Amino acid sequence: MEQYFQKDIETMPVEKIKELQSAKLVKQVKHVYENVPYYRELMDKKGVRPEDIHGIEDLHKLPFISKSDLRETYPYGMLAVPLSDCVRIHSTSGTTGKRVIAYYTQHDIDLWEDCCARAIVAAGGTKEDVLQVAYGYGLFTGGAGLHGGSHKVGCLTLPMSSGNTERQIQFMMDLKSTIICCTPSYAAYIGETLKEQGYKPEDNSLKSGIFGAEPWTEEMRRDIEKALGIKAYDIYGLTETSGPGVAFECKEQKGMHINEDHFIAEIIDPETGEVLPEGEKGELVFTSLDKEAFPLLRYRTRDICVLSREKCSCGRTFIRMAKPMGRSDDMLIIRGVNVFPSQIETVLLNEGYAPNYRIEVDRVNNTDTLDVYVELLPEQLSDTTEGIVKMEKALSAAITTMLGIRPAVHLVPPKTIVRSEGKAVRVVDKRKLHD
Ligand code: DLL
Repeated sequence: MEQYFQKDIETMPVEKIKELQSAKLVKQVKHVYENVPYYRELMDKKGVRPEDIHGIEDLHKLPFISKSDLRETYPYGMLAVPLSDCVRIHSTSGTTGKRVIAYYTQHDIDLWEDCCARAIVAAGGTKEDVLQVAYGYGLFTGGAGLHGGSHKVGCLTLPMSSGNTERQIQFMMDLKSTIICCTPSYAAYIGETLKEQGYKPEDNSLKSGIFGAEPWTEEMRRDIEKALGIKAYDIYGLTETSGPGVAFECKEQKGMHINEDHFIAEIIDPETGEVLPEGEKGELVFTSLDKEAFPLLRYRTRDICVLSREKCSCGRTFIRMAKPMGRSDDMLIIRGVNVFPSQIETVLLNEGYAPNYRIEVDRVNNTDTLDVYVELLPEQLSDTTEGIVKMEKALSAAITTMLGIRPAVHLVPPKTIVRSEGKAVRVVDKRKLHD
């Protein structure tokens, strides 16, 4: 029978969810208007006042917030409660600029951990489980979020953090971990290392994994499930909305249920900002309904995906989001063609390669170039040079069919592409260096 962490909420009729969202939105807008001068100014500029917001039907009247607003207000400008009411901060990795800092009151932490607990229970977690947290601990939200959720469920929690793969495996085997949480790229690496150490997938006690924090394809899911002998669940979130657990997958594995009692999700056209109807692809925007310290209204995530209200056999009524294809700013425009790294990953795995690859984009004589470096599997190594060239051509043709542009494919020896213990960095865009 399906288990839930908070059944009444997770299976609430859709009409009731919307009523709840409306009531919370009215309160939240007032809270933000009164306590965050920066957002008050944005609302004033747009000519909208808290009393104009009567429910979710008025959400579209509110201004958007984007990462640049968070950078502008760094470090304290978005705080909506006295700093002395906050008990924690987390932060983004800051690879694309200044770090974004998120603040939490104890209440915020509590609700965030509930969201992660829902995800763990949806992945089959109970108090009988041994849950290995192999997301990074520290400023990153992955470790802390799943750790807190695991405690709420009552699992025996292994706070491993990421890295030190040998030790991860030793603890996994000795303590018989049943659930593992980490990035999908790290899960693939752990699977690879287990195999190298002579373990078969059935030798471990794992039953499921909760993987997220980076885009990953269905093909990658199948690979990880096979390598570890588990069911692999997706989990989504971002620092700006607390962290992991904004949305999570159930056993259906068909999109992630968004915790709609805490967040309103919208899909907008990233160019015009227009709200798109359910089922259309666009940029995901979140409004957090319960957060006290850092309550973002209409936050533009830049993640591109699709929402679906289709009924789910797990009984959860929360709307589902499809796997995000990546952020709009991860999208590469190569010779005028839009390319998401995940499309290349799909082809590689379908063609029988491992998810160890690097994409390099450059500009030579005013023309964009695309080079894809892919590791050979050990069993492919004995092939002749001729054979390798043939394989490179075949892979290049398959990628061309997917993308519409031809890459140069380079098959490289096993273990020459750096493995990831956190979020994988797969793309090097050298054009930026010339600009
Ligand atoms: O990655 C929070 C997280 C931790 C989520 C652990 C899941 C598990 P940030 O570092 O702020 O927070 O990065 C957020 O990562 O906007 C997406 O682009 C991407 N992302 C997160 N989860 C997924 C996912 C954490 N399941 C950014 N699929 C988001 C695809 C994801 N992309």
